[in-house]
Amino acid sequence: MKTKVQVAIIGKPNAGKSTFFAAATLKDVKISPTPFTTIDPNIGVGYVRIDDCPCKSVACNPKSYVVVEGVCYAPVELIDVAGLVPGAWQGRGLGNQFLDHLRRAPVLIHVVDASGSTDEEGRLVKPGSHDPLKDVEFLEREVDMWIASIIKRDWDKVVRFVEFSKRDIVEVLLEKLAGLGMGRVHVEKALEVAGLAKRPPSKWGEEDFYKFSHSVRSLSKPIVIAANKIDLPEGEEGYKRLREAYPDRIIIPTSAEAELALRRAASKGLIKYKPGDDKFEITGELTAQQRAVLDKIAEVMKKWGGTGVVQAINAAVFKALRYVAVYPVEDERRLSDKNGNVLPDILLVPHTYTARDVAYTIHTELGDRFITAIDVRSGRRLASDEPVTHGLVLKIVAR
Ligand SMILES: Nc1nc2c(ncn2[C@@H]2O[C@H](COP(=O)(O)OP(=O)(O)O)[C@@H](O)[C@H]2O)c(=O)[nH]1
Ligand SMILES: [Mg+2]
Repeated sequence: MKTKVQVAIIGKPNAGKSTFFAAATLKDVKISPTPFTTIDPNIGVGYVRIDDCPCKSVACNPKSYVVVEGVCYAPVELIDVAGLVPGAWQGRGLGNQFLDHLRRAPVLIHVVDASGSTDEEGRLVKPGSHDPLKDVEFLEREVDMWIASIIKRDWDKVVRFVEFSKRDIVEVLLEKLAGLGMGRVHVEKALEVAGLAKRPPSKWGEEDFYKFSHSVRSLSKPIVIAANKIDLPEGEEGYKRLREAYPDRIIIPTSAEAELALRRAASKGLIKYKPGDDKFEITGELTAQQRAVLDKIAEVMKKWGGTGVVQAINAAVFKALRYVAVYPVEDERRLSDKNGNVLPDILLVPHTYTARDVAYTIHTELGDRFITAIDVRSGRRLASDEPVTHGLVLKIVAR
């Protein structure tokens, strides 16, 4: 099976990226059975939470996901990209090395210190004294400038190709952006949005490279904002400012620190907590100090509907990327694989995928031998160009 969806966590130093990553990937006994192991210190397995899973109504035997009291958690790969500082695209700090990390992920979560208690390079300052809007601007500009610098490399060659060899500019740009996960539709649309569809490459100026890069990145690599440190009063202020400044963006209030504390407490048996819930239950003996910390966390969760960590990952996968969860089975009566495992797998795929694309995701050979697919719960055959839908249990019929 192809690799998991990758989600990169980005942001300036001290915004809370590693805390977010540690919380989201923490292997507590309940959420992490053996098959999921750490891949790399900075790459780990996190989860999206699926509440409306078909597992609710049948006893399932998950192989590649986890079920906790009727709630499913499907794995995604999280990448903790080390902190970006202004000028990273020019190689400042450990710049390009980190930007290269971003290549792999189709969606990014930008952890912003909404409380404004760190300056643009992550140094501690008085809470509320740094404007989180600046962090959003600077970081996205870093990413866009980096893409612009890739496009600008050997631009005279592009000019020659397009103007003298009459090659399609879309093709040439696609080649340049290869490995960044950008498709033809993204490049075509970005040229249009940037007003460059008809401008010859020899006439592109600085601003054009930037505009194109910005458009192609926004289209192909959406960024979810995690307004972190929401547990601090200044964090709430910052979150409100972000919401006002970016009414159309996906912004999730988060307290990564609270989530980490909850998962640690849960793994010690002190509390019962399903990641993504808006509350927890105390099950162990607590010291006065532990109780005070948990009481404070409970308040934050009540106010915001949870800690926001799982919500941010869900928003990245289901809202920003618009992926859907589908459940391939081989035996349509038992909803199982050929060994009798009921609903063994959850696949997270783009909402534009057809059943044949799903077959290719499972195995190239299955895609090649694909004949048709059946929506198991209705018994209906899917049309060949029909996109799959969230929650679909499907049987692929192959030669
Ligand atoms: N109050 C508060 N502090 C947080 C939160 N998340 C992280 N921090 C603190 O912010 C500091 C930097 O966190 P870290 O995860 O190392 O940031 P990174 O440099 O972005 O990886 C640490 O002292 C964390 O404890 C949060 O949600 N609330
Ligand atoms: Mg870190």
